[in-house]
Amino acid sequence: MAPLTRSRAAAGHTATDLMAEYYAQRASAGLIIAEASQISPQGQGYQDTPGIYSEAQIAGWRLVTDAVHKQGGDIFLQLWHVGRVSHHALQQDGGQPVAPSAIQADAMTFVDGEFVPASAPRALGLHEIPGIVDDYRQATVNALAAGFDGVEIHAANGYLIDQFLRDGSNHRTDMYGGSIENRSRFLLQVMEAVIGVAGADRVGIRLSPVSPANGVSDTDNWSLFSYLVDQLEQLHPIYLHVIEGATMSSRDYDPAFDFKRLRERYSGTYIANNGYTRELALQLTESDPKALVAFGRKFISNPDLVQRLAEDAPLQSLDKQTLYGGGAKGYTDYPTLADLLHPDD
Ligand code: 8OZ
Repeated sequence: MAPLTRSRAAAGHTATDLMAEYYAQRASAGLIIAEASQISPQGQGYQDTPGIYSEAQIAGWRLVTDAVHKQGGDIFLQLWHVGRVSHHALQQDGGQPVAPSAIQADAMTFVDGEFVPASAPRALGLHEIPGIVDDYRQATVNALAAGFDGVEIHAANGYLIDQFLRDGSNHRTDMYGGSIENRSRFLLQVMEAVIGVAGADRVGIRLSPVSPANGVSDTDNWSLFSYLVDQLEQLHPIYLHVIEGATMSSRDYDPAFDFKRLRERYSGTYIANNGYTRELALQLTESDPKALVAFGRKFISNPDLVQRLAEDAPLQSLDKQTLYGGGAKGYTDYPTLADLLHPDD
């Protein structure tokens, strides 16, 4: 199950019993990657997303990991810093969001129940960067304390790490900007810090090489991501999770980019994502013994997605009105096949 922002955390950005129920309903996924969770207050970009930097947040997530483990599932937490994809109303003291460079994102954030444009960011000072790397390390310690089986570093979809990677959003002239090696430095430092406390077999990473999500762009995404994958081959996280195409959109966004060639540069597990049908998933996993497929939106409306795919049963459609915020409606009330057969149980 792919990570899915649902904006249902409680006060203090804590996970709830309702979230535990939602994830436990989906434990047959095998591996759940729980929704993106900010590593610090600065890393938040949308209302009511959960965090993983306080004791109360660790306790809240413990409800979720216990419930999923009880149902026999494994669960990783996706670690998130949104960078410039934030709003001053979400920042401490109403300050500016931070970014590699002071370039405003062409992106929306979610504040007071509606999507609003991201605020103008300020460029991070060189001296601030080690502190953010350390926030990722501490968030990993916290996630393990909360009972997660591992963490996924969110390096996709135009958030802070992706902002460092791309030449459209990173105009720095220090050791974190300019060359591909320099733009990759922040991500690789985060990976080293996180692997240092969790071990490589409890750390995954998510990338979106061609996605324009949240306004990122790059003049040479093949050179950037082939370099990165070669570096990751050395660090060897437990998996490489790749959004193929445009996030939540077309798989063919950038047909010149060869995802198969990228995958072949990594000798470990590859998790493919984005718009997979049953047929596409079977094709991939039958041809690549180290490939998995992550389903996102299909898992929202089909808690028993694995059974439905196994039986080639019909899938339920998604109610887009209840994606972000709210309670049980559109969250824990999607029926399973068993619910439909025995509605009175
Ligand atoms: C949709 C809405 C808010 C956040 C991502 C974490 O794109 C997200 C996200 C998606 O990775």
